Amino acid sequence: MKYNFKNLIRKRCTIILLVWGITSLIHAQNGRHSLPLKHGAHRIGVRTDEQMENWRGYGLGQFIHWGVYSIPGGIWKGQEYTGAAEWIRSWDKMSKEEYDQLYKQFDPTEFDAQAWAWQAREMGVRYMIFTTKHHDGFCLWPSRYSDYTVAQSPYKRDILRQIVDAYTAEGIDVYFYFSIIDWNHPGYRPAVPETEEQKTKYELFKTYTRNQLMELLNSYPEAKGFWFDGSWDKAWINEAEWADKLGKELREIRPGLVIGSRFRADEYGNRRYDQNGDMIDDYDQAWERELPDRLEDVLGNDWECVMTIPENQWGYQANWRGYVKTPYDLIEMMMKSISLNGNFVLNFGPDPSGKIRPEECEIAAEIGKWMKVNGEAVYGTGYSGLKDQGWGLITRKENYYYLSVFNVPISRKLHIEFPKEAKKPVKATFLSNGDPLKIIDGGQTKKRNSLFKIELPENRSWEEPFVIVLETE
Ligand code: JFZ
Repeated sequence: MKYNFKNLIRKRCTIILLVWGITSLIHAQNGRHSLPLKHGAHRIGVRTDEQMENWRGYGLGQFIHWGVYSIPGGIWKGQEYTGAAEWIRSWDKMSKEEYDQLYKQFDPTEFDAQAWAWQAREMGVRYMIFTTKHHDGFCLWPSRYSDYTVAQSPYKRDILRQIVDAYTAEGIDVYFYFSIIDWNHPGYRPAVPETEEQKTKYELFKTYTRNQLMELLNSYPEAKGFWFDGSWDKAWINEAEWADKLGKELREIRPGLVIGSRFRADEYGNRRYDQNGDMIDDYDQAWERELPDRLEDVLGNDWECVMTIPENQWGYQANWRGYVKTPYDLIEMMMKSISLNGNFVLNFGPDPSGKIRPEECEIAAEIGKWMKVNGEAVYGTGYSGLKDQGWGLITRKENYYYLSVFNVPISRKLHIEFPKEAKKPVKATFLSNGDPLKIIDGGQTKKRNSLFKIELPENRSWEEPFVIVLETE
């Protein structure tokens, strides 16, 4: 081929561009480029204040979805809605007008906040999240900014006040679920407002949202934080600056306030993670009915898993179908969450009379029974630094490792691997009764990690998951 200067320059340029492209890509994947953001994350890394330390140690939480959607309970005029029961208003087989009249029947005469709080305490719950207002816009507190609240229902009384009082009295911290989506407010819209009229109305909706949040913080000073939802609309995403300012105001009213990552977007429209890859606000709310596999998946952030007992029902669904999780399924999910530095929050959907259904009561009681014996493996513990093992999950606090066993090996020997720099185990006992177990030295791996085998006693049947405490030097 003939010598061609132009071609050579072109080739050089392509190579330079390629190298530049690849480096910036690697850079971006590290989550660290220097893009200055006005409304991105305002902090890098986790919060280290007392409130957040407290949040981190909760281990187990309770979610409650309750509202007028509990009245149809997923069934309308004999037909069953297959989606999540709290979404029934969006179903074309139910008219919005009819749904919006349901509050006139909301009269939970059996509601007993103390009974709920007592049950939650027995279950071992350390925090709870309550739906103050779901997408339908119905407020479970007598908001002075709305006439679609519990005050206009036949029940009349403030439900939120009773919840806050009862749970606080049991030593359980209360958090407020609050939906940005509000199907009842005339100014609410999913799409970015375009006409002047739309803009004016949306401004009214924004003011309304702000007023309600202020009202909630001022009227219920016990509340520790917000669990925001329904923030995925384009109209809301477009309000990055305004929402950021609002978040700051809320934090000023309540120093230490905990806000999840599902509140606001950055100025590029990124939700949860800003343009630089940093998590917005205090903890990751992405783990909804889903668990991370490995520690790397949570990117060093605080996080919580919210879980339903059936597949996808948050509000009361009269007719649970499909697979319903067992208490041991849920305990395993909880231990998995804690072993990856997260909290686990289990959802309950009380019925329209105000009662928690028997299936949920039974699960709460079973989990509570287990927690009474094994709670030490849950509260204030976290990632162990040890390799995952098929027999179960490992959590750790200081020099105690908690081995939660869900699958007993036929060999009766629980394999564990300690990194070579870690302190070695000297004592193994059952958490339930302190009975000792034999630790067998399993030698070293090629990489000089130390192997151990904890031998389970013979002739025992294992009917439920159990915990072994390993103490190190
Ligand atoms: C939302 C609500 O729509 C639902 O009714 C319930 O309250 C739940 C806790 O939150 O549902 C979502 C929200 C986000 C995701 C999935 C379901 N998500 O990010 O995958």
